[in-house]
Amino acid sequence: MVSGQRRKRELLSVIALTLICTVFGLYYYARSNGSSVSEAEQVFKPFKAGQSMNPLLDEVHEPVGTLTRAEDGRQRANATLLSLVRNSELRGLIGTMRDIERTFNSKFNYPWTFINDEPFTEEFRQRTQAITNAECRYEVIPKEQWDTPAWIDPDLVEVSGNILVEDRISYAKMQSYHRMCRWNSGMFYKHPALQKVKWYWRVEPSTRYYCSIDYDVFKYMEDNDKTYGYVINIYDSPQSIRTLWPTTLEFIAEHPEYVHPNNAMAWLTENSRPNHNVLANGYSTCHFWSNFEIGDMDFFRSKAYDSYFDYLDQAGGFFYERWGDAPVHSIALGLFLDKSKIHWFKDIGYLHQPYYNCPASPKCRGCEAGKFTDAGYLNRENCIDKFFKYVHAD
Ligand SMILES: Nc1nc2c(ncn2[C@@H]2O[C@H](COP(=O)(O)OP(=O)(O)OP(=O)(O)O)[C@@H](O)[C@H]2O)c(=O)[nH]1
Ligand SMILES: [Mg+2]
Repeated sequence: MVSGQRRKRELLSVIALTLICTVFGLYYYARSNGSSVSEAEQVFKPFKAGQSMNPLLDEVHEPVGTLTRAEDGRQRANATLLSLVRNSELRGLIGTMRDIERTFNSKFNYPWTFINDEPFTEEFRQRTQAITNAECRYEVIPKEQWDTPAWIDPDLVEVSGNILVEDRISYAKMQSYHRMCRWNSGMFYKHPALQKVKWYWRVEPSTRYYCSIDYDVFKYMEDNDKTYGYVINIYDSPQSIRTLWPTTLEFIAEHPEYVHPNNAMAWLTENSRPNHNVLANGYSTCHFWSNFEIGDMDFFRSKAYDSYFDYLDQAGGFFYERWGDAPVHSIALGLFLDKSKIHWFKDIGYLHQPYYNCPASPKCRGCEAGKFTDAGYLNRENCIDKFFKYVHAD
C-alpha cells in the first residue's frame, strides 16, 4: 500500500518534470526562431544610459578569426611597424612603443621604420632602439615627396586657409599638417625604404595599446585574404573636405573600371548625419581613423589608387581644403577594394585621444570595456555601426 502510493508520487513527479522541460524547451525554441528582428538590428539596438557605446565590444574573450600563434622560427610576414614622427615627439613615441612591444612585438619581432621630414637625432635613435630587440630603421623623406607641389598657388592657400579658420578646422593654416596629410595619402608607399615591404602597421606617437595580441596580425591578414584593418570608425569635419567627394565622382566617371563590383558605396554615401552629407556634397564623412591601420601597401601601389591620388593631388584639396589621409584612404578602399577584404580588429585595445576601441576581454588592461570616449557629447561621432550595417551586413 505504502509502496504503491510512493510509486504513484514518483510517477507524478516524472510527469511534472517532463511537462516543465517541454514548456521551457518550446519557449526558448520560439524565442530563438520566431524573432522578426535581424541579428544586426539586435546588435545595434539603441544604446541605453550606462550601456557601452559599442555593444560589439562587450563580449570579446578571444581574438577573432583563425589565429596563427607565435612559433619559434616561424617565418614572419613582409611587414614593418611604421611611424611618421618628429624628433620632438620622442617622449610620446616611447610610451606607444612600450605598449606595442609589451602587447605584441616582443613576441614577433617585426622591424620598426621611423620616417621624418628631417634627420632623426642621435638621442631619438638610441632611445627608441633601447625599447626593442627588433631592428629599427630611420629614414628621411625625399624633399620632392614632402614639399608642397609647384602647381599649388600660395595666394589661394592663404585665402582658402581663412575660410578653414572661419569653419574652425583644426590645423587649418599649419602647412606641415597639410603636407603630412598629403604624404600619408599618396607618398608613404612610394618611400624608397618601403619599396620591398608589403605590410605596414601605422603607429602614431602618444597612442595607447591595451590588449595582449598573441597572434601574428600580419599573418592573419595574409591567411584570411584581408587587405586593410582598422579599429575606429568616425565621422569627419565635412567643412575640411567639401570638394573631396565631387572630385572623387569626377575621377570614377573617367575611370569606372577601377570601381570594384563588391564596393562599399552604400556606406560612403549613407545619410544618417544629413548635415554632413550636405556639407561634404554627398559623402557621409564616415571613415577609418587612419592613425591606426594595418594595410597592404600593394593596394595603395595599385593603378587605381595611385591614379586616384594623382587626380586628387592635381585638384589641390590637400592645401586649399584640409583633405585628410583618413577620408582619402577610406573612400578609395570603399570604392576600389572588395569590401570583404576590410577587417575590424575588434580585439586590439587602442586609444588616440579622444577615442577608444576597448574590448571586454581578460587580455586587456587599462581601458574601460566598451567605452568609446571620455567626452560624452563625442559619442555621436562613432559610426562603426554604419560600417556594419552597410558593409558587413551582407
Ligand atoms: N616628421 C613629421 N611628422 C609629422 C609632422 N606633422 C605630423 N607628423 C606625424 O604625422 C602623424 C599625424 O600627426 P598628428 O599631429 O598626430 O595629427 P592628428 O592625429 O590629425 O592630430 P592630433 O589629434 O593632434 O593627434 C603623427 O605620427 C605625427 O607624428 C611633421 O611635420 N613632420
Ligand atoms: Mg595624432
